[in-house]
Amino acid sequence: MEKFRFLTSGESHGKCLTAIIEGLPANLEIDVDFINSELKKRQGGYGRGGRMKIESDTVEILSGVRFGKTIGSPITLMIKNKDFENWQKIMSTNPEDETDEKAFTTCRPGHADYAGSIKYHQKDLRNILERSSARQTAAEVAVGAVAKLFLKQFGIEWSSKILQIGSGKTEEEFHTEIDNAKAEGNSLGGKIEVTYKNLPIGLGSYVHWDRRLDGRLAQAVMSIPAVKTVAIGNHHAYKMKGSEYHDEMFLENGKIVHKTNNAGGLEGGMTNGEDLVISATMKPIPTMQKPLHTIDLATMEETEAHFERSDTCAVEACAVVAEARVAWVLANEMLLKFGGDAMREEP
Ligand code: EPS
Repeated sequence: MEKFRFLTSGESHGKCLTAIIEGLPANLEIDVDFINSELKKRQGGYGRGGRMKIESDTVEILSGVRFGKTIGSPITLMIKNKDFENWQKIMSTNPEDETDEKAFTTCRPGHADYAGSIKYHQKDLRNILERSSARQTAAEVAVGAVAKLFLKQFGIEWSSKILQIGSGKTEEEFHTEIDNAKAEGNSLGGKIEVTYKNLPIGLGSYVHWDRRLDGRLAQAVMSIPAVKTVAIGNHHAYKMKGSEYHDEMFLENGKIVHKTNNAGGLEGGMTNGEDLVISATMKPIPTMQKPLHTIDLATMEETEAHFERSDTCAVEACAVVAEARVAWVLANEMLLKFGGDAMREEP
């Protein structure tokens, strides 16, 4: 059951990334500067690679908005890939331009290359890399920014933070860990946390497994490239006693409050009025300057994996992407519970 729906398209070195969003009410103000500031955040963070020096991601709105407000029709967002200038022939859609420049057959362990080549019957792993690249998260962050503009109208707020990078737990340690990894041609993962505040009680439902908000959020965050675990609330729940874990209820000035929030704002698959807290761990990026042992799928010989310009660590970007994904899940839930055709419905 989806009201806020969208598709994205685009290859990492293709002309552009696009997204078509459907289901937002009319008369929502669309602040383009806000969308661009979210895109800028995604590009930032310590440990990002050379591509981020080429791109300065900005959105162009191609449909669904007139004079700064949605009009109820599908919204098309477009982000140009500046790097396309350097890839026009290699990424051409024209059969006459066919080339093996930038083709590769040595699959990177941990990436989509191997399984993707078998699934889609592709000899040139470039055809797998281009769409499996985390570049597509730029379009997702733009969609998330539009969802955030919608959520903002209801006083909903959000934030995210980095909990760990490698074995570092403070900003200074993050930088040292990343510098060390870079110096040895290595890569690093980490752990992030996203919080959403002021959510109404009762988003999601316990009545069917696929309406549980915990499950919907888990899928949205788990499918961020390189994310391997997702937790809601206190992730030490498995080793706590019921008396320690469950959030006891009290009355404060006649208002029901939980004094703890181990449940992370969700009970029975529904928001319970407390802050929604989701954490995720990201594995180290699989594109490695010091290549890993692998197979050349063309010769079937053991060799070293392909290296292509990459990031040493993208955990900060992951936090921005996770905020975006949670935003679009929550926007959908808000529309399911309260949605209409326009921001203010008249009888
Ligand atoms: C990314 C763009 C990519 C990579 C990175 C994320 O650009 P390029 O391949 O041209 O350097 O920097 O993607 C990966 C490393 C990956 O394995 O998916 C971006 O815009 O976030």
